[in-house]
Amino acid sequence: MDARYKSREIERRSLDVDGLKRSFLEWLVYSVGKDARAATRRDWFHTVALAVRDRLVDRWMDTTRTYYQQDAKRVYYLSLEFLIGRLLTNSLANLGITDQCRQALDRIGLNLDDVVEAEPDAALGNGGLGRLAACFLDSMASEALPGYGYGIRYEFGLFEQRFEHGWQVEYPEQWLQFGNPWEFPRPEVLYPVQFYGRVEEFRDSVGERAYRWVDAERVLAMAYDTPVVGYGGDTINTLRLWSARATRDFNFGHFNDGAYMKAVEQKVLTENLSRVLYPNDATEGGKELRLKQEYFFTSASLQDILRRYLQHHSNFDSLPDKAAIQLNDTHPAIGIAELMRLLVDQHGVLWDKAWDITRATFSYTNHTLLPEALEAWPVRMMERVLPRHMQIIYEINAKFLNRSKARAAGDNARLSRLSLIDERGDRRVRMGNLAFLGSHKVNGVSALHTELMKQTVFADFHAEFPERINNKTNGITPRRWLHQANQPLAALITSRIGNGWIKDLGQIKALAEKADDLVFREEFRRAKRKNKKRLAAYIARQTGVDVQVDSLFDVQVKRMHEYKRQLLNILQAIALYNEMRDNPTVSWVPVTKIFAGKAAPSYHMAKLIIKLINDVAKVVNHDPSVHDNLKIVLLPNYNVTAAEIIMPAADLSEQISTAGMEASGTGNMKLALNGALTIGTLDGANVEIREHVGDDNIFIFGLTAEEVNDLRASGGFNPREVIASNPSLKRALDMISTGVFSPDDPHRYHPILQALTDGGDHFLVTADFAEYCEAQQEAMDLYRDQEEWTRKAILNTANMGWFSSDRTIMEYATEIWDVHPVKPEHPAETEG
Ligand code: F58
Repeated sequence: MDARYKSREIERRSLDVDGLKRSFLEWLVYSVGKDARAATRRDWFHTVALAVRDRLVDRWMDTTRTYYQQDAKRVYYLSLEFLIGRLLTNSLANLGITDQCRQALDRIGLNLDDVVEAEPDAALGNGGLGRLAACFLDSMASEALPGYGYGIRYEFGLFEQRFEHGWQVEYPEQWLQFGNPWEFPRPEVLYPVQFYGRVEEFRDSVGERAYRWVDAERVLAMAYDTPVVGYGGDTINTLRLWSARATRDFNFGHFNDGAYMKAVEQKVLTENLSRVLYPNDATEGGKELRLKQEYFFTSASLQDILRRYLQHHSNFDSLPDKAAIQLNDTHPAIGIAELMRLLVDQHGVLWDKAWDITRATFSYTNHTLLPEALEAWPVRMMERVLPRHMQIIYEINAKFLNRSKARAAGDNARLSRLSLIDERGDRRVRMGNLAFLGSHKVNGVSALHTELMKQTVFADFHAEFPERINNKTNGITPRRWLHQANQPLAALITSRIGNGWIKDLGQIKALAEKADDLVFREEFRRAKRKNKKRLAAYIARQTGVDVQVDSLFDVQVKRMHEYKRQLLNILQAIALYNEMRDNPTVSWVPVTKIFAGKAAPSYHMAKLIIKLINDVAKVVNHDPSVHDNLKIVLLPNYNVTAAEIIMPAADLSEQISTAGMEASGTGNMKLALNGALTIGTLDGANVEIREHVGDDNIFIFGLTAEEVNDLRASGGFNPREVIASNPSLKRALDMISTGVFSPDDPHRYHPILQALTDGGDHFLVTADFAEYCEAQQEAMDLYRDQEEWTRKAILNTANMGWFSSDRTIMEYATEIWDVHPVKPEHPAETEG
């Protein structure tokens, strides 16, 4: 090989400062095409990302090759969402070259932090479900598990949120506008995916009845691969996202008769399939494009999985030994019918055998019990869009109900609940039931949620298959959520216990014994203060509000939803505001209430609550009579990058959902790991957080899930009575209803007040209000004692080790997937 090329090749791998610097300068000129004097911050971001990418390609290929050569069992994580955020800091940290990169940029006169700021957020998800998928990718790679993520390469991620006159307004989010340096387009990895058409029956070669799907429309799924760097950079896995491409047929349209322009238009329409992420918080089961997205990425992924399997195998008998497919919620559940179709129709496998293989291969994670969020596609739509799948679903259902009938002994109500088809009203396919039936394991995401699954949505299925439901309490990656996001605390921890915790978060337990060490406490506080200063500056930039760094940072960041009860929080803020005004001579603990979160664009109540928070903030923040002791801010456009600034700076973590409604929560884990104390209900993973951090180090209040259930069942709750008997609640509501916060439109909040009174207060805001205020008071009192507060904060951090997504993913690996770590084999690095 030409010596020049060879040296360049070695350069591409070099991890020292000089090598990095030379790479940057070369990439800037030869790939970004800019002169150092003309380069913008974005040019430098692309330059650095491309140079960093060079440094992981070898090990990426080594990883893939090792899996292939060992024919290792792989796990395929199918998810309609991957809420990844930025990748530069993450790649640098996981490769262990952050310092070298900083120095190399320094020598060019650049600051790494500025370069990092030019990266857009990959916001291919709505909230917890999508972020969980991203944490799992990090953990699979860090645990050396052969894991692939499969999803959609949306051109537009989750909308950008702005506030206009306090109202949420949505703008398109264009993360790909300037190109994505992390992805590798694979124009040769292309699969056909069909829609519509009809099913034809015929006799196969041995005279058996068989079916083929004909006259269908075709779309192509094209792969884009993104390397997923594990901690230490040894294992580098793949996230494969599909993008819709029109088939080439349109090219052969007739130039002369006007069909050509029509054909081009058709191409654009076809490719709309992967254009945009649905921002729904609760799926409306009627959006055809959504169903098509689900089938599109699921079908392409399954075709890819089977292709990979067939490289080593000539029949499908051992598919379950070589592939585990995890369904992240029901969004890819159509994959169960699709695998049946591929096996039976395309590969001639007999039905019963295909069904055994399918069930042994799939497993399903449920993320919600909310009935409105359980997917159910109209049968008529499914028949039209996926006619063969509808047939297959009928067949699965018939066989299952036949078997159950024998045991149900005439209990028709039970049979109709077990059915894959909801026959009430317009007939619908229950995707949760399909996912359950087609999987060998079904899991919930916290202990409480899993128990409730057994008692509620899947009670009948649980009776039928008592071994199938299991729990996998969620986790978060300590790399992004502590090591990268909270550098002051990470450095402090490492200085005391070494850096083993980054890979094995259980080790953080060793901090517990430092909770009584005054010097350590002081340093812990100093780290927190640094983070709070950074957040204060961010708040000032984003909202123009100045907040006191030494005030109690009380944080509620998550999607806006009635069950998450941001309303409860803002009502308590109004009550506190009143108390402060009534008692101006008392020395109040200064409090900063920090909110952030997006509402689904069509969720009017959630949007009205956003407006209320902004309206209350405006009044409170400008009222001199509270002497800056209370500030309220609602940060716009909450996303992963904002979360990385907010989590490390919080003192108090608001986890106040109506008990029984939050499946798990993961923000609760990020905040506690970063040393915030939780104020929360016994809901989702809060229950387990309490068990780990200890009852003395968390503020628990409110009705339990069981009490909520009983209360609703008995109908014995009258919100008007509760309001009448609580003067501070009554006053807060009266202020809202008389237009104190909305003088321009005094009736603006009528729907909220209505929901709390005549509406029966479904989310039990009024029922939990008094106890919530007491818990808040307790938190404020404790905050006065900074030593005691810090002690508890340290114990929170120290006891959160179990909530690492590494622990979660290893539980999936051993208890559901039977997938084992595989160490990549690296050929000698110097080989030419
Ligand atoms: C969330 N679900 C749960 N769904 O609400 C949360 O408790 C849990 O911690 C998290 O999953 C991870 O298990 C969630 O984020 C969605 O965003 C769906 C998007 C598609 C439409 C329906 C909601």
